[in-house]
Amino acid sequence: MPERFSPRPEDRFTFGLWTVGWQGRDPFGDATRPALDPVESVERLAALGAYGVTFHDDDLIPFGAPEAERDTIVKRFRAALDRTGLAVPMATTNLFTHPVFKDGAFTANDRDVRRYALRKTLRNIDLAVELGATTYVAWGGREGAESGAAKDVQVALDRMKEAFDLLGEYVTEQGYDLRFAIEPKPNEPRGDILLPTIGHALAFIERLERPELVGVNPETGHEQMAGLNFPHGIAQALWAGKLFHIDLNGQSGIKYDQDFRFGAGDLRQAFWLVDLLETAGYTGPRHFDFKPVRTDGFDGVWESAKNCMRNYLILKERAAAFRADPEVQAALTASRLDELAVPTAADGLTALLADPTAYETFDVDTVAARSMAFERLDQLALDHLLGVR
Ligand SMILES: [Mn+2]
Repeated sequence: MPERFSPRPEDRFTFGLWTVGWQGRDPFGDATRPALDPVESVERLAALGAYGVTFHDDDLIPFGAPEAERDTIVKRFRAALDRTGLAVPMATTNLFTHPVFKDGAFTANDRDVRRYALRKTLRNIDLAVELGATTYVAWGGREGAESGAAKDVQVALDRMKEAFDLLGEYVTEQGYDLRFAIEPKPNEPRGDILLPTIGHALAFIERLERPELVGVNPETGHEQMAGLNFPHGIAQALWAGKLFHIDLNGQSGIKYDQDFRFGAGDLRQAFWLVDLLETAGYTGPRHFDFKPVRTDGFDGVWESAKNCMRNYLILKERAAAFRADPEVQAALTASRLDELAVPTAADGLTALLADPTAYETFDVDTVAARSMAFERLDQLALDHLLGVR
């Protein structure tokens, strides 16, 4: 019998090769773990119950590897996927590690860099599609600036739009079943990054030639670095029909990008996030983008990968128990959640203007005195989250 919180492929948990493969190199210290063979990652993640893996081009094929070496690596990787049954639902491009991208990629001031970045991306898109990916993530970590005059933001956004329009044209011409997902982040590694939040990205997408091909890939910690409520951001992305993918991890407040395992950051936001994803009809992968702490060896790497999934499943059970609790349902009604779902003026503007109870005879003092009973509702959620109900 499987353990209570053991993941199964149908849970659709996926991991980036760069997550378990992170060697612990940070701005202040060298690697604390040796490099991990992508094939070993595939095998171990499959054994842990994951559904798939994702990769940046350079995670799989070392930057600058000759064509013959590239073919051998891809063949060996594909054999591991076939052997384990792991899927590749998403891939992405590394447009940040090599010094050539020091001022960005799609929005680098240097035009040669922008053209190279597009070619590097298009090349990996072909491989992504070959391996079955239907989502292509774009994290513009170096698209930004440290000083005011260094980047003309409006012109840079023109170049960003140009890049996504060209990418959209390419996948359309190739007939690829591939959509793009922009990953916002407010800062790090640049002082300030373009498209810093979910909201900025959603607004940008509407200006593109093919907005239907582009959505968002929000990361838990990235929104929380900006002090924002991640579940609220995800809800708006869902509302806009733009949650194409999601990066789950842990972050404690406004500080550097901590990339803890899922559940190890703001636990209350993690609870509401899982509640939302599981009730709102999100069917995409539950993708973990975290860094196993650099203090640990490979024991900690596999322990944290396993526990990203475990914590998600525990929170899924806790959220379901919350929703199924009759006292919670009564509390939701007491807090008028059912009333929020009723349109404000389904009878139209004329009827609203003609309704004296909406204004002329409206008793503001009586209505203002109604308690919303949110404290009771929130404690019920906390009791469920803490496992005491
Ligand atoms: Mn991160």
